[in-house]
Amino acid sequence: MIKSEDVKKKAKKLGADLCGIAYVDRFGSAPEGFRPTDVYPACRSVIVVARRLPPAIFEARSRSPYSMVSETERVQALDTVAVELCNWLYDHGVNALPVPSDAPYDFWDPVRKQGRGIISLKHAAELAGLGRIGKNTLLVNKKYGNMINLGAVLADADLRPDRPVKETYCIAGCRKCLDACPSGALDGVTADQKRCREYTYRPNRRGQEIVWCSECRRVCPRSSGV
Ligand code: B12
Ligand code: SF4
Ligand code: SF4
Repeated sequence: MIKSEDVKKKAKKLGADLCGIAYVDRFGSAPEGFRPTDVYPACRSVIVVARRLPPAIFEARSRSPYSMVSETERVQALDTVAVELCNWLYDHGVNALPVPSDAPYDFWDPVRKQGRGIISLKHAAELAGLGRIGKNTLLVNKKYGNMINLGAVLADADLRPDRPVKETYCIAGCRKCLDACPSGALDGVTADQKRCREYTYRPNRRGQEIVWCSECRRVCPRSSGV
């Protein structure tokens, strides 16, 4: 039987900075259709991986470094870690499948421009003990703050789970992220995706996709750690 410690060691060898494990029964309060077992009925454990981003990208006068890092870290690096981890698990007798760290996903409401991942990675990370979700709706890790991106693997093995973090990482009375959001997309619980998307994701003059805003991430006093 494979051990959680070995899975974590392998995830880190593959390039993850963090790895946490949640038992699938913890997802009972997730919306129907978005539980790990809705995606993969044999799922017993959710392995969540994270990669950190260099905080200095917020000091750049150009949006290109952040846009590049968002693309390579989320879409490329984390998906590769997830796929490689699935293959390694398979070689050790465990069936596992990767959760896309961004696209594609199935749910889309064109009027509200609202998408949903096949599972919500920030909720999965919280349940796997990697941190707490802040009022900006981002996962905050104690060591790296919100400057991490997430990926996950759904596995059919019972792995020893990590303990979720109990304390909140948001500062009492703080609403910096809510006040800083230029599109008024945040209410402290969820994000109005239409507002955020229309403001944030537009091409530059050369037609290259740029992430124009990440104020809710940048202004947070927990941005690079608690
Ligand atoms: C769609 C999407 C967006 C949307 C919506 C974001 C959001 N708040 O959900 C938009 C376009 C706005 C967006 C923007 C950004 N995103 Co985005 N996004 C996603 C994506 C692909 C899906 C998220 C999703 O499903 N949201 C819909 C639902 C879950 O959100 P909700 O309505 O708040 O959920 C409610 C219920 O549905 C319920 N619920 C849903 N699932 C579950 C599960 C459980 C167990 C429970 C209890 C409840 C529950 O609880 C919520 C409260 O009622 C994820 C990748 C992924 N698969 O998770 C990345 C992701 C969340 N994004 C990420 C990032 C980095 C960003 C940006 C910072 C990018 C930037 N501009 O710089 C901004 C931040 C904006 C913000 N403050 O949210 C990272 C977050 C990393 C982190 N540290 O938390 C993710 C995880 C991508 C990744 N692989 O790392 N994103
Ligand atoms: S990325 Fe920008 S527009 Fe979107 S929620 Fe954060 S601050 Fe608001
Ligand atoms: S800016 Fe303040 S309220 Fe927003 S997530 Fe960070 S600590 Fe929480």
